[in-house]
Amino acid sequence: MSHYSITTPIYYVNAEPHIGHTYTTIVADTLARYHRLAGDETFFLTGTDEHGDKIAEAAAAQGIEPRLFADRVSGIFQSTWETLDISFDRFIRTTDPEHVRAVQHILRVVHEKGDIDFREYEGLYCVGCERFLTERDMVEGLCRDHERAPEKRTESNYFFKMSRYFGALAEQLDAHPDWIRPERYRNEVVAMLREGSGLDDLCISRPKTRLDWGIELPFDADYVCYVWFDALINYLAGLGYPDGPHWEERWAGVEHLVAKDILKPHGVFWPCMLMAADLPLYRHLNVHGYWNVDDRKISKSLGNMISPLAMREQYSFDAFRYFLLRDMSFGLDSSFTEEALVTRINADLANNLGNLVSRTLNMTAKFCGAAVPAPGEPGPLEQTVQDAAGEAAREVDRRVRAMELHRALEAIFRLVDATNKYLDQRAPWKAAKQEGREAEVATTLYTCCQALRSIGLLLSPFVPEAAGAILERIGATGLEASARLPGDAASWDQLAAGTATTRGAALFPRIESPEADA
Ligand code: ME8
Repeated sequence: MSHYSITTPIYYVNAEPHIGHTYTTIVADTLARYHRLAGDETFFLTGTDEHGDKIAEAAAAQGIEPRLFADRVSGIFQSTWETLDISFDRFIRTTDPEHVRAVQHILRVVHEKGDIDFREYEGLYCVGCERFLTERDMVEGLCRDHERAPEKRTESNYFFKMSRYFGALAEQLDAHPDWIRPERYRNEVVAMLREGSGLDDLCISRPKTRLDWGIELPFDADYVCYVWFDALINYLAGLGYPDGPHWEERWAGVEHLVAKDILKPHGVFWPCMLMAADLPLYRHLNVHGYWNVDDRKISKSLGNMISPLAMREQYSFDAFRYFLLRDMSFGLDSSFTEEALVTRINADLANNLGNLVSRTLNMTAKFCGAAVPAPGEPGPLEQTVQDAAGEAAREVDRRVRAMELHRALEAIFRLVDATNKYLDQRAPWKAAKQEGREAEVATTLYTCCQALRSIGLLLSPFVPEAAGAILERIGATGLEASARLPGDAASWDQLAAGTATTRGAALFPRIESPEADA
């Protein structure tokens, strides 16, 4: 049995879940659901990143302890994903004792190996920010945020000798061109290594005098581990490292999923850390672009965060899911507008898919006594629908594995189109009025029910609730729990004649007056 593990970034607890986190989490959920259906031993990991000064500051601003603050926001992430039926297997928090243990374990291993050393350095420190500034933090010699001159300070810290591994990393990128995908992001990492891009050894500690909200270094109790060296290790800890029963198999099949904002830590720091700890590298790093809202970057101050729970309330979560998965070409940026969302729901879900479902089931009720009819011999037209289902199943499999979920959905909708076209050609509503054409009507509606079976199965990782409803209406309730993809979505003659069908309400009601126009 092959193992498939999928991870999302662990989200910072200084913001509540918005469209960006939701997109990554939905992509991971779709992949996890697909791989479960493909028979892989699947593990889906998500969680929250809770240490560091950003969180300590956010907690201080609310006058509460960082731990309490983290508990609250982490709880919001977890309960949001639960409400949205996200099928994660483990929700990891960087404050979990297992995570702390895993981080300390790796720190020990890498320290003993001689890849961590203690250095004094001098830098420009901003008292307002309580940290050392980089070139980018300054405008004309002043701190960008505090508009005051930073002071020269020296501090001693621990450094991970990351640059030792840059050569091996460059070789890995050369030898496995799709290890970081899509290719544009692999090229970015190659360029970072080639040009240096500020890449050097990595400072991995903070003195407790300056920050104590973190994991204590196992070899120096005056220091805590600093953010990335802590956060990245969640991917191992969440799978059970270092002594859980399955972590090695799970790790061997691990796929990371992130947006381009954190390409450097995942494309450079993390593989170097893994090499230093003598651990195998991840299978792929999958990188997507940004959702912008009304053409602007998402930010708290603009108030354009788009809450997934509000979207669910207004449009159904499946409709929102479908839009996000269908409208973003994986790897590129995309713009969210409520108008585009409504157009997509109406065109694809209400009209195209919704009509196929309601026409098929209404006519099955009317002409075939609300039961799957017994079909006659299929003709060439029936064969085109069956071929389209086989084609869709194969293409969905290929596209999902290549991280092209929008293309996978296009392939499913080609099958929806082909079935709608077939139904129009056969026009059973006319045939049913003519003597002697009962068998043809039965074959037509059987073919449509059979196509809906394929469509329901193929859609189930993408829009699980709606797909479940489609299967239920053709009398195949719960089929998605036991089916195997892609094969079962291509197999024909699977519906037993006589099985009761139901009409049900509109799967995706048409949206008449979008909020955006209000
Ligand atoms: O970076 N478009 O956490 P974070 C698409 N804790 N995706 C977006 C997005 C947008 N506009 N905004 C956020 C961190 N995301 C670290 C990660 S991992 C070891 C530590 C998603 O809360 C996207 O997945 O800032 C992005 O990479 C992530 O949220 C950043 O989440």
